[in-house]
Amino acid sequence: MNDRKSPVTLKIILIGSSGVGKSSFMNRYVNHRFTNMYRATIGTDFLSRTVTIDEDTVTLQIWDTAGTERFQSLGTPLYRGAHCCMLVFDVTSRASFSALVEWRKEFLIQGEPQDPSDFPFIVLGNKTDLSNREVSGRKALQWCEEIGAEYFEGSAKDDLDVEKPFLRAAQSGLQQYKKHTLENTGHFQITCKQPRETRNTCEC
Ligand SMILES: Nc1nc2c(ncn2[C@@H]2O[C@H](COP(=O)(O)OP(=O)(O)OP(=O)(O)O)[C@@H](O)[C@H]2O)c(=O)[nH]1
Ligand SMILES: [Mg+2]
Repeated sequence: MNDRKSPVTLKIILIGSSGVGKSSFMNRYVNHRFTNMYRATIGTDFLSRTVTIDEDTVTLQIWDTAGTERFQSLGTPLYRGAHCCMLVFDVTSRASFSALVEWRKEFLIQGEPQDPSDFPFIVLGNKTDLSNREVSGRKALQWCEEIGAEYFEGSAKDDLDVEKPFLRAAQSGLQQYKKHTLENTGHFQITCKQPRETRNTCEC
């Protein structure tokens, strides 16, 4: 079987408090658009974008969730099967940063990733275009080091550093996919004699 023919879809989930800019960041990345108008997300939705990572073409299925508490019961089925989780906060809101501890905890409980200690989290500080900053990059980085996450910041409004966090999410998500999904199917364990790192693209 040639695995190159079956495209990989990665589920990337965006969580964080209401108003931090999850929908805006996703829309900027996928549709290259931004609006100042705030319309709270109700329920959940996803947008897709295809990217190439080394020789792998993957489709990112980016799930945008509602930050308002009354929709959080949707978490259980929604978080399952994610390959990477982006924890989004607003750099001008200390509260939105502090809330990430709970968001992450909730994700790990409800999403039940196969190996929680190894699950990739990306922390994303949005709204760097604003001057009234309450969370420094240093502080965010420090927390990321504690929990083993990667840190990115940018602005959906000014289209600043929007690509990088998604590209990283795609890379980390693909690693998760290769590690868990392929091993679970057993296909490559049985048929492929190539080293583990290159199995996903083998011709055997
Ligand atoms: N200045 C600035 N405003 C932003 C930025 N990103 C989003 N906003 C604004 O922040 C508000 C909230 O943005 P949303 O993207 O709707 O926030 P959300 O996290 O999806 O909110 P919920 O759907 O309620 O969870 C909107 O008015 C956006 O225009 C940014 O980078 N800079
Ligand atoms: Mg939203």
